[in-house]
Amino acid sequence: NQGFKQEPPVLQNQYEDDPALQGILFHYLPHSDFEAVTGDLKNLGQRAITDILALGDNAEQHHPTLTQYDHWCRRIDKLETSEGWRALKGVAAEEGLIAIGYERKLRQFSRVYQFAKLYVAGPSMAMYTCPLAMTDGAARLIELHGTQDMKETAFARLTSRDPAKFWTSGQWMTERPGGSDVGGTETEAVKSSDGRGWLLSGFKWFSSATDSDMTFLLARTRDQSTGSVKEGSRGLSLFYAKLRDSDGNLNGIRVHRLKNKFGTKALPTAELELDNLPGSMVGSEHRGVATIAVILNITRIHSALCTTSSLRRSYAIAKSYAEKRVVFGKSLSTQPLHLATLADIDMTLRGAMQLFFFAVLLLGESECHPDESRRALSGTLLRITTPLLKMWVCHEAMPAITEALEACGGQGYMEETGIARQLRDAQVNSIWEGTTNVQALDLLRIVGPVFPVYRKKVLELVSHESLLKLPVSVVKDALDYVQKIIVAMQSWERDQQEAKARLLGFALARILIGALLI
Ligand code: MFK
Ligand code: FAD
Repeated sequence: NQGFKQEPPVLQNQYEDDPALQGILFHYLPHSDFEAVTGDLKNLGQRAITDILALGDNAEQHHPTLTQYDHWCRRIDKLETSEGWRALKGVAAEEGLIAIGYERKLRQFSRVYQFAKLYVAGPSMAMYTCPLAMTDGAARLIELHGTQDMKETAFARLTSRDPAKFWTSGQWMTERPGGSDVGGTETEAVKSSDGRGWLLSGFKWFSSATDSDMTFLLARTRDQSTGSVKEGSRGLSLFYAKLRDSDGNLNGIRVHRLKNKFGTKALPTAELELDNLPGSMVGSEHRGVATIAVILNITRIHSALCTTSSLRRSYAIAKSYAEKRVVFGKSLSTQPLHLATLADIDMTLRGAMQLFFFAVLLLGESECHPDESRRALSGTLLRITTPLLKMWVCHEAMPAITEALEACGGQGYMEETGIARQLRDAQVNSIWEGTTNVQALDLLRIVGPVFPVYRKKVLELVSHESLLKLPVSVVKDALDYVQKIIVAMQSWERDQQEAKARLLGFALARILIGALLI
């Protein structure tokens, strides 16, 4: 076995090696907060390439399994996940990956800190970030709409730093008739006569966090007196349920099968039959979709986080490879065309990071900025930024991950190099939590009233023209142009509006990214 052996790419500390991330945190966090969190981020940056990465690798190598019957033909539906996967739950708790967002020690900047940690560690966690995203959304939903009991039990666990207490949550919306359009939901909720609350029966077609402790789900109720149901999504209510009873047995749930997926292999995504699962209604009857939107608007930010951080990890690998690889007599990292290729990847990454952290800043401000009017303004801006973020990052940044894979040549295509996994996993982000088209249609819901606020903010962002001598008038021209389109669109037929919604969303996202980069 003589001959040339290529030095493999090496990952460095995932915080220290990321000046773009440090720059954004320096920009958004007050100096004392920046200083206060640096040590923790450095520590996590190291864990992301050592023990956490090892747990993620273990989870990637040992996929979940389902045993439906024991050898006495008793239905057991035993779901087994890897040691690495289970340990990642403890890591998430200890690192405060949810807790930080709710302890709010950094006030309105707590979300920036929390998401920076997820950004650093996420790509090493074999998609444990998926249950964490839903856990985050569930915590916020309980904070806003939960009962006192839910706050004392579930919320306390979802936001705990103690691995023994920490819970994760699922989110069951999708059924066989539809995931984008949940109006066909077949699951029914019936009020029990024996004091067990609501009993839920139906079929949930995708459940990703099947090993979670609790879930939120949509179901249809019947009018008590007439027995009739209200059709469509406005007949749906939201329910909270615990997956297991006090003995650890599934609570009226049968696991039909585990999904055979393109990526997210460590994640136990299953099809579930519900047969009298006990649950409690959250929010008002028939307001299920509007109430669960609290979760959606958080998990959509997490989806963009996942794609952005997967891109960052892929880029880090490709950059290291370029430094170690010699082609045509010189380092790949000095070949002009390759440098230009890497620069293109970096540009997409910088754009995605800017948009993502801007949304995260708005999230924190909307939740707990001390000034009420600022909370409201950030909430309004967030409402438009979230679909733009989800649709642009999860869709438009994907080719950059493919490019990073190609930048490592044939070895890029090999599992061990580490990019293939990122590419597979990131691919799902444009589908779950609402596809790109669903985000574009969501934009149509709000763009009319919110565009003036968006326009003002974007112009404000580029008002430091003199600092950089950049052609800010270009941003203003683009905004004026889009404004004309939006005004014109209001007189179009609905079909025409929908057909152009995606173009509108991508255009608005690009303008915002441009302004943020400036
Ligand atoms: C690493 C990251 C991991 C992330 C976790 C991944 C795990 C995977 C989990 C999943 O994929 S869970 C399933 C996610 N499913 C979706 O995202 C559903 C996609 N479909 C939509 O988003 C539809 O737009 C939706 C079902 C929400 C609504 O469709 P409809 O039936 O046409 O509802 P409608 O009548 O337009 O809206 C009902 C109410 O909700 C309205 O309020 P009002 O009744 O007060 O008028 C809407 O304004 C409100 N609403 C809808 N979307 C909203 C919203 N409010 C705030 N924010 C939104 N985004
Ligand atoms: P459809 O709604 O049939 O969409 C098909 C295509 O039609 C899409 O491209 C969509 O953009 C487009 N489309 C739909 N409506 C319109 C329209 N009006 N105009 C234009 N285009 C439109 N769901 C859960 O509830 N919980 C989970 O834990 C969960 N985990 C998942 C895990 C994985 C790995 C995956 C892949 C999915 C998961 N999902 C989960 C389901 C996911 O949320 C849905 O697949 C998604 O919302 C799309 O729904 P659908 O599959 O029914 O596709």
